[in-house]
Amino acid sequence: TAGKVITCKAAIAWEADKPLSIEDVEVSPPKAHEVRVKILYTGICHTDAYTLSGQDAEGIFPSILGHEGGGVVESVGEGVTNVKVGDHVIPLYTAECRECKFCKSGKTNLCGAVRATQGKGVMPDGTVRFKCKGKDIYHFMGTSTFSQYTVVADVSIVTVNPNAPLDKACLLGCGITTGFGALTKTPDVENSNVAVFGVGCVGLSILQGARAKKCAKVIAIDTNSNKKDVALKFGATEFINPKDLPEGQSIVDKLIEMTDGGCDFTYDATGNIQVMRQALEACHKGWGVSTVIGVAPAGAEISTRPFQLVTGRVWKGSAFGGVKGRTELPGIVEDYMNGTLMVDEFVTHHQTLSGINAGFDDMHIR
Ligand code: AHE
Ligand code: ZN
Repeated sequence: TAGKVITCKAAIAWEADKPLSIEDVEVSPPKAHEVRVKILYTGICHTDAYTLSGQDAEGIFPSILGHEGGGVVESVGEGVTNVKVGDHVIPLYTAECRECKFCKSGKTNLCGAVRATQGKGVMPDGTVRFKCKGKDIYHFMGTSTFSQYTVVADVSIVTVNPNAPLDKACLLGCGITTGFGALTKTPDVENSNVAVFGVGCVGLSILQGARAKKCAKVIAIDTNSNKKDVALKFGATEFINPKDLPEGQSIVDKLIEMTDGGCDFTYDATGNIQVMRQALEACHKGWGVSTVIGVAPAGAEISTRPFQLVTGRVWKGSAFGGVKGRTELPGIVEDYMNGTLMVDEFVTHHQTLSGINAGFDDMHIR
C-alpha cells in the first residue's frame, strides 16, 4: 500500500452540531516528514464533542476529528527517521520537534513546529491528505484518529512498547497523560495537600499522580456523588460534593478549613470558569498554586480579585500534562505496563467505528 492512495472508512464531521457520518475516504500517501498510520483504536474525548458542537474557535468543517488514538505505522515519507513501518504508535496533538524555541527552552512541552498549520486543519505544507466525495477534508489537532488510516507529521507521533495493548494505551494520547502529567510534573508536589476539581478521566489521572507522588491530603471534588468510590480508588483521600455542604459554607471555605489555611496545589479538570476561580481561591495564601486544565466554553473568561495573587497564590495552566510526547510518553506507557498507572480501568464502553455517535452519547452516562 505504500506510495498509493488508501480508501478506507472514516467518521466525517461535515458540519457543526450534526452527527458524524461514516464514509469512504481517500487517504493520500505521506509526504516528506509525514507518517501514515493504521488507526486500530481511539478514545473519544470531550474536546472532540466540543469541536463538533461548533464552539471551538479552531473548529473547521468538513473534518475528521479524534486525537486519542493508537495504531501501527503503515508507511513513512521521505526523511522520516523517528518511526518505522510496523511500529506501534500514539499520535501526538502536542508535537515535539526538538528544534524550535519552545522545545529548546526546557521550560514547556508546547512546540511551535506545526501548531499553526495544525490549527488550520492542514498538514505543515498547507494541504490535506483526506478526500471524500471529491472534497478536501480537514485534519484535526494534527491527528484525525476517527479514520482507519490517518497521516500525521513525524514530529507528531511516538513509538511505544509493542506489548502495550493499544485498545487501552490509546487513552494515553490525551486524558490520562493530561492529568497524570499535570500532577507529577508539578514542582515540590510531594507531601503537599492537593484538591482536584472534576472526577472524569483527567481528574482521576491527577488523583493517580497524587498517590504516586505521596501527596498528603488528596481531596476530590465533584457535584456527582456517584464519583466518590472511583475517586477513592484512584487516590483521593477524601471526596466532597459541594452540593452537600451546609447552607452558607462554600467549597472554598470547606477546603481552607480542611487544610489549615488552603491547599498547596489545586487543579481544575472541569472547564467551568466558576470552578477555576474556586480552585484558585482554595489555595493557601503565600504559596498555593492552581493549575487550569479544563477547556472553557468559547469566549469565557476567568476572574478573581487581584488580591488573591498579590497575596501569593499562583494561577497557571498546562496542556497535555506538560508532557513532551516523543521524549516522555514512552515512559508513561511503561508506568502503565509496570502497574504504576491504571489505564484499563478507564475503559467503560466500546463501540466500533460505525457506532461512533453512540460513543459520544456514552460519555454522558453518569
Ligand atoms: N482550540 C481551542 C482550544 C482547545 C484546547 O484548549 N485544547 C487543549 C487540549 S484539549 C484536549 O482534549 C490544548 O492542549 N491546547 C493547547 C494547544 O496547543 O492546542 C481554542 O480555544 O481555539
Ligand atoms: Zn482530549
